[in-house]
This record gives sequence, C-alpha cells and structure tokens, in this order.
Amino acid sequence: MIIHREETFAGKQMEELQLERMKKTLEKVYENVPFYKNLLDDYGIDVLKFNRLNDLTEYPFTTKEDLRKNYPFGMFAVGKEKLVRIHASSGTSGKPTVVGYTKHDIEQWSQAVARAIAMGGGKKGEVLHNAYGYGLFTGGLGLHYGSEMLGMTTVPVSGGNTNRQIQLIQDFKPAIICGTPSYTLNIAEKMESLGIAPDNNSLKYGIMGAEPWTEKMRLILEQKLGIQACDIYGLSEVMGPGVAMECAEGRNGLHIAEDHFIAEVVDPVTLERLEDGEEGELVFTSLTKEAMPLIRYRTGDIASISRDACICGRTTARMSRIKGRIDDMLIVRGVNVYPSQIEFQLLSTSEVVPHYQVFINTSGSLDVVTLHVELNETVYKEASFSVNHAIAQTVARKIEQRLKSALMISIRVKVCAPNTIPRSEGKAVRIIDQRKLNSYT
Ligand code: DLL
Repeated sequence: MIIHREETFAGKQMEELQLERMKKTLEKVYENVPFYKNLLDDYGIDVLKFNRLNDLTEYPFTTKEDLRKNYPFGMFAVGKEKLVRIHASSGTSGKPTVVGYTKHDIEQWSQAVARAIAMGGGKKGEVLHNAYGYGLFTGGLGLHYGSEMLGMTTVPVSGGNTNRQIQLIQDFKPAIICGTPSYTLNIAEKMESLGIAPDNNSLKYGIMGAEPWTEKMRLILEQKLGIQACDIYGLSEVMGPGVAMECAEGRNGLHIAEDHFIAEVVDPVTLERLEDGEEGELVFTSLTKEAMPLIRYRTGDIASISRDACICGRTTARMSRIKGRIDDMLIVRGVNVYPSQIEFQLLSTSEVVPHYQVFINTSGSLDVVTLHVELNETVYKEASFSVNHAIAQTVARKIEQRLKSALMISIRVKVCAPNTIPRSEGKAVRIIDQRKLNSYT
C-alpha cells in the first residue's frame, strides 16, 4: 500500500497548504477569468484579503449554468495555446459543459488518479482492465493516465463489446477492473453465463464509480467477480475521476484529495454551509488547477463529510457514498426519494436482479411512478416463463410493500422477464421521465 505524503497531512498542515494554494487560485481567476472578476466585483470581494479558509463562506457559488453561459472557453484562466486537452460532458439540456487542462493539470490529475488506484488495491507491474468509456467523458482517459503513472499495464478496452472484454480478461489476466457498476455488472453476468467462476479469473479489485450505486450492488459485484470493489468519485467540471476514492482497507467513505480541492457540504436550498456529518450538496473549490479553476462549484451531488480517523492511516476528510443527484430526486406524493434508496430495497429481494428503471408519468395532476425490474432466471422459470404468473405478481407486491414500509412511498412495481431492461455500456439510465413527452400528446 502506497500512501502519498499529502494524504497524511493532519489539521494545520493541510490547512496551511490549502490556504496558500487558495490565495493563488483566487488571484489567478480574478485576473484571468472575466466571469469571476465581474462576479467578485459584484459581491464587493477583494481576493487579496483572503486570509482564513473560512473566508470562503463569503464567496459566491459557481454553477453548471455559469459554465453553460460561458461555453465553450469563457471559464478558462489560460490562453488556448496552453491547453493540451479538452473534455466535455453531454448536457441533458442544450450545450455541453467544456473543461480544459494544461500539461500541468494533466500531471496533477494523473497523480490523483494514480493515488486513487493504489488506494483501491492497484500495484505497479500488474494489469488494469479499463472499461470506462474513452472520449470526451473523463472516465476512460482519466483512469488510463493514472494507471500508467502508477506503473500498471493498462488495457484501454473502453466500454462495450462485452464478449471481447471477457476474452481480454481471460487472456491478459488483469488484477483490476475499472468501469461503471452497471456496466461491470453486465460483464459479470456475461462471465457467469459463460460458466467462468469467480475464483477462475485473475481479477482481485474493482474501481467503480461515475454513477450512484449501493452497498448491495457492491456485494453482488464482489460475489460475481470474486473481487473487492471500491468506489471512485469525480466530475469533469472539477477534474474527472479521482476527486475522492475509497481505500481498500477501510471501505467506509471516500478520501477526498484535499491537497487539490476544498470540499464543503451546503444546504441545497439555503446554501448555508453544513456541519461535518450533515447531508447536503457537495461543493468543491480547485486549489491546483491551471486551465479551469472553479470557486465553490455546486456539484448537485448529495453526500456528507466526516473527519474521523481511517484505519488505512490517511488523514484526509472522507465523503459518504453519493446518495444521488438533486436533479434525480423523485417526489412521490410529497416524499423525497433517490433512485439509490429504491435500489437498496430492491436488491434486498432475492427474486429479482439488479436491472431496473424508474418511469415517471402523470395521471391527472398526480405524478405516477412505476418501477420496472427483472425477475431472476430461476424464478422466471418457476413462474412458467410468464411474468403474469402468480409468482411474478407476488414478487411485485412484495417489493411494493418493502418500498412502502422502508421509504413510505407508494409506487407500482412491474416485474419483467429476464434481459428485457436495456443494459448500459457506461452510465445506466435509471430514470425515464415521460411527463414532458406526454404534455405534447
Ligand atoms: O463521471 C467522472 C468519473 C469517471 C468518476 C469515472 C468516477 C469514475 P461526469 O461525467 O462529469 O464525470 O459525471 C459526474 O457523475 O456529479 C455524480 O453525479 C456522478 N458520479 C461520479 N462518480 C460517482 C460515484 C464522471 N462514485 C457526475 N458515485 C457526478 C455516485 C458518481 N455518483
């Protein structure tokens, strides 16, 4: 296990490093990014007066909307000649958000990811199978550069073509598999159907992230692949994967790369900073980025932060697993619920498999939520290959009951035949909102 020096900085030592880097970042954005100059002038903030980390609470937030308004290069703090890479995330509405990196940014990012891979069990000289998508998405190249920096033999397979993935796993004998939990589940199921037993493959560790997933999903992936799976978090606006990572020893929260970012949790409504342990929206401020440093970037991701000691020896703050995105929160008859909470309940039901989608529709003025989930093969056969059979109906009612008593929500459950819910090759699409479609009909 390699632990980087900065990962063990405690209290004052980390604060001093952050303060020094914060001051430089503020001066840089004020001088070079007109958006920040105008914003900070509007707030009457003098960046030269920044003297304590807590001064950050006086600063305004940056949002995805700000990035969209400044599309494509308006948020950059360096000239285009200094950019060596651009990534973008596909916008669900309108323009994508664009992020840029200087050579130094790529080095820092690669180091952060190398650290993350080492935290999850990666070792120099071993093989890493990278099933994150390559391209404008930061997952593929982010893990790739980190893996190479750590000295691992990197297989840049990207997402898709699952049969070939399995062939390569058999032939190249990787110790680590990286991918979204939903796509890795696809690979695992395919291996299972080909009769490749978990103890008959070379895999030891998994580095999974880019979408919310639950402890139950972790257990399923670990059993099916015979691995230990750790959670990796990040977002392109802030850097990409590697902003935070779970350690293989503790697996209880993700260590935040605090030498690169200041992490805060705020109430998404009042925007007040919350205490450690309180759940709210994650906000990140860059400390080392050259091309596109962001001040108090609102991620839309719900989590909490803790600072208690971790058994691995790292002293950096840890964030909880992401519960969900604010945009993905469902309000079912007044009750707030995230898809990950539904997933947790669902996976406690042995008759179904972890493939599901949540459909939102309207009936009159009410939202109607229907959960589609697949029966497992064995139960499906017992139900005489019919999802209308009494067994399937009983399973659906059982899940409805479970959701009602655990989450206090009434949603309709429809059990489907195996292999009928679309499989993901990257991030799974869990929520299908049909309300807007219907308003045109
Ligand atoms: O998903 C970066 C990444 C790549 C992270 C590979 C981990 C592994 P974006 O495409 O910009 O970047 O999407 C960022 O994905 O705001 C979260 O909502 C979600 N997300 C990322 N990691 C996790 C995770 C990459 N471990 C958005 N758990 C973020 C839950 C995650 N959600």
